[in-house]
Amino acid sequence: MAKVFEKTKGLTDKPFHYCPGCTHGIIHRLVAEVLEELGVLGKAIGVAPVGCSVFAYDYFNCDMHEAAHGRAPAVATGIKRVHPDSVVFTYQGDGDLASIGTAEIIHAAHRGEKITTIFVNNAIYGMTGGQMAPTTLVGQKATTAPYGRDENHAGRPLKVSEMLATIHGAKFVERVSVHNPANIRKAKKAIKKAFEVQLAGEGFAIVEVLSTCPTNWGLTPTEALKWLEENMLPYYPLGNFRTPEEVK
Ligand SMILES: Cc1ncc(C[n+]2csc(CCOP(=O)(O)OP(=O)(O)O)c2C)c(N)n1
Ligand code: SF4
Repeated sequence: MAKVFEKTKGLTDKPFHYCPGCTHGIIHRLVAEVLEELGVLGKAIGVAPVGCSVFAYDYFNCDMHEAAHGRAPAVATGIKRVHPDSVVFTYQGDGDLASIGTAEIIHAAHRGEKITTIFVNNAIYGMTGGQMAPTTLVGQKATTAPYGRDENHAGRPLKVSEMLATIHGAKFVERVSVHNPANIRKAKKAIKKAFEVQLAGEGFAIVEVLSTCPTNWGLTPTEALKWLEENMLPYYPLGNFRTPEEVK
């Protein structure tokens, strides 16, 4: 009989605490599978953020470090510089990366740090009850924007990948989504390339993954997947913004 499921060695046996329908779990699995397939689990060091993925250190079956709000790229920088042969990644939400830690991610990219960042954009602060994030869509309701994000008051949502793609030290920048199986497969390919860029010593690599937050969006898991597709994709187009020749 064909095997349809096999547990990756990249994850521990600890059950995820994520809400039903939250795609953080899918993204964890993709990262873990890639680390296993590249044979780098033994030398991988992940940096966990604040936000719902704060417990990522319990889930990845490799060395992990916790970082204070938004500081994961700075912590990862230190680790990679001290252990240049390790494979270092940060796993960060949009509140963590695009708000609290904007400076850290921009400067890590600018310095061309040889780290890989997995940036989970679910258009809201998940963990702290659903307040507006820099990535919240215009008109989208949040606890701090009960009538919906007002562009005149809060500006338009920040396009992190497009912004980082203008920075020379950012060698690999791609936006993917995990709202259906075809896109999950593409997301895995991008994550693999982002680690290959690090292994090739190229420079900073980031994959922005569009993700769901059914709890704070007030939707069922299936409605949330549809909402992502219909509302996030038009504003956050999928695609590669930068790739070094060597890993094309
Ligand atoms: C300086 C500071 N800023 C913010 C917070 C609150 N805080 C902790 S985790 C978090 C949410 C981060 O959310 P996000 O990165 O979007 O991840 P998600 O939970 O959506 O996966 C916030 C606002 C805090 N405690 N202190
Ligand atoms: S609050 Fe949102 S981001 Fe956090 S675990 Fe639940 S669904 Fe996922």
